[in-house]
Amino acid sequence: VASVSRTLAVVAAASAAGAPRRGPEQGPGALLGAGLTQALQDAGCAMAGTTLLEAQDAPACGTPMHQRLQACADYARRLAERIATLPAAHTALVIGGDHAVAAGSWRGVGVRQGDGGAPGLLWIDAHLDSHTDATTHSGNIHGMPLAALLGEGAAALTGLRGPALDPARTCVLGARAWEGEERALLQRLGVRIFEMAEIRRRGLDAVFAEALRIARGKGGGFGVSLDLDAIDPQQMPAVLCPEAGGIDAGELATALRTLRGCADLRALEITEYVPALDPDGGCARLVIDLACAALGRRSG
Ligand code: 5AB
Ligand code: MN
Ligand code: MN
Ligand code: MN
Repeated sequence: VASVSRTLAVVAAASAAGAPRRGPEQGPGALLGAGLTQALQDAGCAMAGTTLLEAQDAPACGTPMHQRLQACADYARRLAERIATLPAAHTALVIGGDHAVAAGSWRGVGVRQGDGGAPGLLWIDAHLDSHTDATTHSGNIHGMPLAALLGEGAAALTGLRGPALDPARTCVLGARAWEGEERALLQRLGVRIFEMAEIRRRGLDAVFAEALRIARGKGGGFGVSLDLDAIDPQQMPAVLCPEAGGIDAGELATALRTLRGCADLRALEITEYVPALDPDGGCARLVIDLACAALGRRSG
């Protein structure tokens, strides 16, 4: 399959508003500083420019949930508006930030598609991120964005402009840590979950290909939201919520390369990189390699 010629619009979503502590708001600056855009150019992407959304720190300890929800919703709204105005021909590369930014990204992608339909979505994560404000154990908003995108949970997040996801074209890949309520929600909605156990049994290539078929559906555009904690923490320790037994980084790069042939890939999102946990920059280089694997045309 020939690689698609892409023009990338990078959107830096430097928010930690949904996180339990600060750190991920530093991610976009560090990845850009480590040469993300140059590497993508070297890999054959045209660059349409980089938009930096204003940084947003983690909530102070003891901030009530409704205030944290509102802060995340305000940020997500600005992010969605920004993405919605990008030219339809461009592929968006959203760099988080904690994963709560996704509650805005994919609404914005849906508005930009302009055909009334939401994009299919492949959610690559150690977690299910499908709590609502009523079921969360931790109270952390970055554990809620997938539910919000599916139209479940607090109105602050579900009420953003743009279509909700179609559960039949949504799937989760790499899951290995969840609470019962979020799993029950996804099962009730019919979202396919590819757990680590299934990935180990069948191999990532086969599972990724099936997930891609679900997300692409019969056309209409799709996206990938990568929470870096999906990767094994021995290879990717610089994340907010490491969980042992994750996806091998090299195998993920190989799987992501299949996106190079997908003209219907509307956006890629990469979240939860914490540069303070990456003193030698090895994780930043890995993130850049993964972005190039997914979006490039040649090895950069
Ligand atoms: B992440 C947990 N389920 O709700 C919760 O990193 C973890 O965006 C959420 O995947 C992890 O706090 C959120 C325990
Ligand atoms: Mn996660
Ligand atoms: Mn936990
Ligand atoms: Mn996540």
